[in-house]
Amino acid sequence: MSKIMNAADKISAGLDRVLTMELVRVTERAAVAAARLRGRGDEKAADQVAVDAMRTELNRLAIKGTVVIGEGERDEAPMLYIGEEVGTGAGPEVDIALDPLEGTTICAKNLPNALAVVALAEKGSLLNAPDVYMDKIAIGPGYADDVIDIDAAPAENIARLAKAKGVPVSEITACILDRPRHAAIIDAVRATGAAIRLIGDGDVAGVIHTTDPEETGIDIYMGIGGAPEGVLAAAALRCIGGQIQGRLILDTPEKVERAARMGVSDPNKVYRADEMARGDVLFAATGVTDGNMLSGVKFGRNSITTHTIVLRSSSRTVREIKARHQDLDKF
Ligand code: VTB
Ligand code: MG
Ligand code: MG
Repeated sequence: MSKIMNAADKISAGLDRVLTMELVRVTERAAVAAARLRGRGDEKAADQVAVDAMRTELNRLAIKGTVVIGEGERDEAPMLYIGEEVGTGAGPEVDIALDPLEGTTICAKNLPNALAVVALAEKGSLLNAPDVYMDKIAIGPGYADDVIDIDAAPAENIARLAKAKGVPVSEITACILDRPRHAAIIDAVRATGAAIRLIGDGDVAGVIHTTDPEETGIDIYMGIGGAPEGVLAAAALRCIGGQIQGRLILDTPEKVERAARMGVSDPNKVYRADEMARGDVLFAATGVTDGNMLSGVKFGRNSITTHTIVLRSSSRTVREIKARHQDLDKF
């Protein structure tokens, strides 16, 4: 009997686990909406339908949610803006980080790895990152804490990872956003003999891909992307395992001040996964376009198929849900 009680106690810790499954519908619906506009060359339209769909589904959840990582400030983002309250209001107070269409350009071009993403955490436990850039480095699970260091040279990080993995440097692949700002990192990594996967967008996926190199071919993520995307990626790593280090790029007094207003007192702080997403965290991502880990939405004659990864930090469960939706009126 006492064993049963203990098990029940363990299950009730943190967020209600029922919310894990509820989150799947949220990203599924946003992904299907965006997928209808894949390859149409219209980023804005694809983003807008994903935002609308995600908001509709979030508002059905029995939570008193606040968007802390969202589409922007209220005046520039009419929906899912930072501070917006979502959910029915009848439920736990939670913080939400979301990106209804991570990789709008990828979706518009129908290239790999566009995702609909959401993370949910206990109130006050997500870093309220301003919409600035963040320098990031991430690797998958199973490595000691000192293998990567955001302040070390790229070549050194690659060398240390190769050594820790027990492979030659030439068998390491780094994922880097294809941007002019990364010219020096790209040169430095190539000089080591390591391979680079250059991506056009989508560094949430890029970071998550480091957690399963056998499947994705990616060992390490490096470079500068969005800070909101950093918090989302950190939420995923809290659940799957793996390491991320991120530093906000606050290169103007205005950005330093904006970050300070959001609670960032040290502009140079290096954030680890559990400093960006603390406590119990839930995370879901549905593939919009086909990707290295998730398949994109498939429209059939009488059904729509989605592929979602859904994660829970307190149990570290990683679920993949392939869903066939037959009640098409809902979409
Ligand atoms: C990255 C990328 C995102 O923003 O975070 C990027 O992963 C950073 O900004 O998919 P720049 O495009 O200015 O480099 C996105 O492209 C869009 O959210
Ligand atoms: Mg977005
Ligand atoms: Mg994004």
